[in-house]
Amino acid sequence: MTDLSLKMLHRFYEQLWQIRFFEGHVQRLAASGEVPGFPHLSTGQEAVAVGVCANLTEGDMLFSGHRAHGHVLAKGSDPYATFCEVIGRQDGLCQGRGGSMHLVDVSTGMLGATGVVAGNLSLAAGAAWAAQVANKEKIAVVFFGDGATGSGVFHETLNLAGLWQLPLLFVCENNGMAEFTGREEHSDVAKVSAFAAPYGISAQTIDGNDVLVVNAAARSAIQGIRAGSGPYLLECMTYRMAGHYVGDAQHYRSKEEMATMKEKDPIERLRLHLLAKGDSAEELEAIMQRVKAEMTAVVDRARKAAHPDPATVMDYVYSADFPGREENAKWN
Ligand SMILES: Cc1ncc(C[n+]2csc(CCOP(=O)(O)OP(=O)(O)O)c2C)c(N)n1
Repeated sequence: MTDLSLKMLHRFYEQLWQIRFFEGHVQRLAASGEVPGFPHLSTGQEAVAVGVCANLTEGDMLFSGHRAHGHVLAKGSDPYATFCEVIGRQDGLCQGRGGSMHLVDVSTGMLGATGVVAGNLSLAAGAAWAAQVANKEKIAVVFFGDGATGSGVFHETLNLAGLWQLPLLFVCENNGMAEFTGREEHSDVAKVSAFAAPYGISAQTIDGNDVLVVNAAARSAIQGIRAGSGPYLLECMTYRMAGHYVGDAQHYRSKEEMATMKEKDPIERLRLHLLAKGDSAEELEAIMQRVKAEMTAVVDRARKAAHPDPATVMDYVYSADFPGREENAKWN
């Protein structure tokens, strides 16, 4: 955990702020009606995306769900194209056709986000299986929430992943909530990691709000997967600082709970770590201000980007017109 260079730690700090500011703009613009659909923010959960994706190569394949912005940015997608997609512009990752819950960027290995809870798990297993059959070194990673573990496909996927020893990392972002329902109200299985053992899969539950802990655990799990030891389930205990979706009034949270939020904030935790390592508060403030200015510029530019031409509404519906077809062939 302590072997990371200062450069790497600063990179993490930048990436955490990048996601935080990106989603801050999504929240602001959603409130004024500029974001189609219901965006879901990962505010407070950013350390999972950053810590895991730091260990992936461009060839590795990523799958996400409805809370995907952080995963996409951490895997390396262009923030401008990602923001354009969220606000439905032609310059977006999917030419503005997908929106917040359907982000895809084949060029970075981000093979798909979905609004179907748990729907990404079996797709990730398929991608991992394809890599295994083709004897390729790459792995697949799937991010999902603790609510998804109540779905049958979660267990079906664990079963086949264990049986076939797929190169697949399951990353559960356990924020203790499924929409507005606490975990204890929908499951007696306290730890998601406990689901792995019956399927012969190694697993661990870690502090998902500490990017250094996530990075170290992901590194070790991914090294094992690449070395051929089969799938791994990493349960990251985290905290959703925002509502379930933008606009959620969060009546299910007490004032006391809201007051303790900052203690859990992964950005503040890394900031304290960097201060203890000798960084000055001014240096860290300067990094934050730079990322903030960069993201403001990205969003200003995205808001001026063109909407897709209505005459092209049928484009990309059939595979012959799929814009990433050649790129996509790389993954087969
Ligand atoms: C198959 C399916 N069932 C129900 C829903 C409605 N839904 C959207 S988010 C959500 C809760 C998901 O909780 P979790 O998996 O823990 O993810 P989190 O929102 O906490 O990130 C539900 C039930 C859905 N989108 N898809």
